[in-house]
Amino acid sequence: MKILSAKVLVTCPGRNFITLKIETDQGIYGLGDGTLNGRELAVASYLTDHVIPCLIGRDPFQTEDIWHYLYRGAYWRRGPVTMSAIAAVDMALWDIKGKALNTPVYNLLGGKSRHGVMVYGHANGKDIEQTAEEVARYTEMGYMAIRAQSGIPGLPSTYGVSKDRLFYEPAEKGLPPENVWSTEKYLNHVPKLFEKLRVQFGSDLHLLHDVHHRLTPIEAGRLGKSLEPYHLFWMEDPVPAEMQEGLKLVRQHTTTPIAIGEVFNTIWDAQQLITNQWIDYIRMTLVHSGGFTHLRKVADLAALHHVQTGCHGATDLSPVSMAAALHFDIAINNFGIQEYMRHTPETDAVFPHTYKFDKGYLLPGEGPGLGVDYDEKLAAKWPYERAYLPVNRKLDGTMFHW
Ligand code: GCO
Ligand code: MG
Repeated sequence: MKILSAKVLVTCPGRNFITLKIETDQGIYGLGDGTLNGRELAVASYLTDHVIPCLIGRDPFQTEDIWHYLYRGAYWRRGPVTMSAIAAVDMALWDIKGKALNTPVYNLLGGKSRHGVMVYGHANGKDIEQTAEEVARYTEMGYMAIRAQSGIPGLPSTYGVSKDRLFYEPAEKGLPPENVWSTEKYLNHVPKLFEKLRVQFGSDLHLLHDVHHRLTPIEAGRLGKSLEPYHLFWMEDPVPAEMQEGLKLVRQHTTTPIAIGEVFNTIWDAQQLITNQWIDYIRMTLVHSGGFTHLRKVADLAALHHVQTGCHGATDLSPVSMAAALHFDIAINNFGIQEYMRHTPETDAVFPHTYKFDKGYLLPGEGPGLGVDYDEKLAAKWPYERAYLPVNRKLDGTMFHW
């Protein structure tokens, strides 16, 4: 089998998605996600201008060789644009392999290790009461794990608190919106949220919280310690992790489990975190980390060091990514949990898929390949629209982490 052609598909059914479609000389095609929130067209150009010409005529079964050809061959290694482009190719090739062999991709990754993939949903509200109402709604839908974020008294807007109840979308059209931040107000508020949730929902529900890289290591230690009585499933991105040693300090001060890595691109971003056992969950995801071929290596390194996976699964990852994540999650032994933010009906219509939610689990479906398609005609109705993630400033105007 040979790669005959490939093209990048751009659509905006409510938010932007970059999809790579690779076609073969045997009529089989594969899909890969290359969406990088707020920087989508950089990946589209990387693929169209630099990657696709090198793919034509290659054997789509050679996923390992093609991965190294694109990674080493570029000379310029790593980075979110490069790694998302490589991921799009890798995902599409595994989709082709599955279709050619008439089997779901998970069977090529070791087969099913579990009957379903436990997912967590997003409950958020403007205050603690409203967040608790949302948690109740998620438990009624069957979720066993829920991430809870609440507005902070004294701050006009907060990360993670959506305008829509079901469909959280952080990117906004136009230029980047600005949020205001106070670490002290945040640290004083969050324990009250989780105290309330434990009283109301009991001990068994898995509760998660995303800090979104906003604390210093010692502040994160304080937060983790104050949340210990409420035994969170995890505290996510407590500090920015460009300096991996920072997590050592967090670790020394709290037993609250730590998840990190949604912005990482290669195994080198997490190597010290994993081998020193400074984290409990690695959140790297297929689309931003080079696809199955690379994330498998990360998961295997993590398995040796008691680290489980918890792949990023926000709405800015397309249904192709979600499907790919489910094949990966169901196959590997050290799976921990999968994030699941529901896409809008418009997005689901562009990407018809076989995965479905059932009693707190997502099931990837039994069909060949990834089990996702792309409606090109429908997608063409929604052209690209520039949108940005927000930026964040401290009360005195200092530019801060988002
Ligand atoms: C999460 C994330 C998202 C990201 C978004 C950026 O845990 O789901 O933090 O909300 O901010 O995916 O593109
Ligand atoms: Mg996050």
